[in-house]
Amino acid sequence: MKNRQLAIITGASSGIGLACAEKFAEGGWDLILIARRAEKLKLISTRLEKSFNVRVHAIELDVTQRESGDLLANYVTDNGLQPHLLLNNAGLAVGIDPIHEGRTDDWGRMIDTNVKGLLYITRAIAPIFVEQSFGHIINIGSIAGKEAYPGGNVYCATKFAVDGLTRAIRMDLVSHGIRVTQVAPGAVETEFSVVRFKGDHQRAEKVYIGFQPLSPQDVADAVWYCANVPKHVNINDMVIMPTAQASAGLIHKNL
Ligand code: NDP
Ligand code: 8X3
Repeated sequence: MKNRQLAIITGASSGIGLACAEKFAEGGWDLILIARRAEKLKLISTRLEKSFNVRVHAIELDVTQRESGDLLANYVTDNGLQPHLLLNNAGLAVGIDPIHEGRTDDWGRMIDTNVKGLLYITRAIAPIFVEQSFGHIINIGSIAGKEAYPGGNVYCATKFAVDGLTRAIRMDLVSHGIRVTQVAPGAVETEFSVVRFKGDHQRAEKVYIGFQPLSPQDVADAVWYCANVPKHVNINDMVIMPTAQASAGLIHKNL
């Protein structure tokens, strides 16, 4: 039997990561799912294994912890797994304060998760891809990594970092036949705004009123496309927006 393809997805317990897990499982891929909420991850894994007859490994990891990369790499090698895809999706915004009122703890969480977390996981898996001479890294960036917007300051900086890292990592790995892609969405309705507004659901819901945001499934479709083009094709960068959103800071709302 031909080996099934295997995707590692960080931030798979909700939103875009969860939708990608569902999409790839439906497409017959085995999965390694990563997030901090172990119970949620376990339920998702069991459901996907039953529904799609694929193998799903659930690993509780906090990507902000430097050792998370080693734990993941050891899990992969100890189990003789050969990953085809790393989807660096785990990420968050915390707060939307102007710079002079910003909280350094919020800044730290964003930098540690969106930049350092992506680096730790990539540093762990890229050598495995190099050894295999195949692999694909897809980073979830954002329109906030293409354009700044008021109050976006540090979140934007982290996503600009993802944009820059995606380009640089592609150069570092091109001679090994490894593909490197960024998918950069505009507004997607997920737990993102609840996290950004620190559990204030009412404030979070207002973000998506008056227009149709992207669904996590819309983004999963884009990621699926990038992962399944022929092997000689690399999608470098895909910006995907709601039709009602013309730029990071301009959403046309019917209110
Ligand atoms: P969600 O809040 O719904 O999902 C975020 C995921 O990241 C969760 O599974 C969460 O799991 C995981 N995560 C967060 N911190 C960590 C951590 N330290 N270690 C491991 N996992 C972590 O938001 P989205 O699905 O919207 O966000 C996914 C990505 O998409 C992010 O990188 C975000 O910046 C990006 N994005 C989102 C947009 C939007 O409008 N929603 C637009 C553009 C980009 P857990 O809490 O269980 O650890
Ligand atoms: C999330 C989209 O515009 O809220 O990356 O920053 S935005």
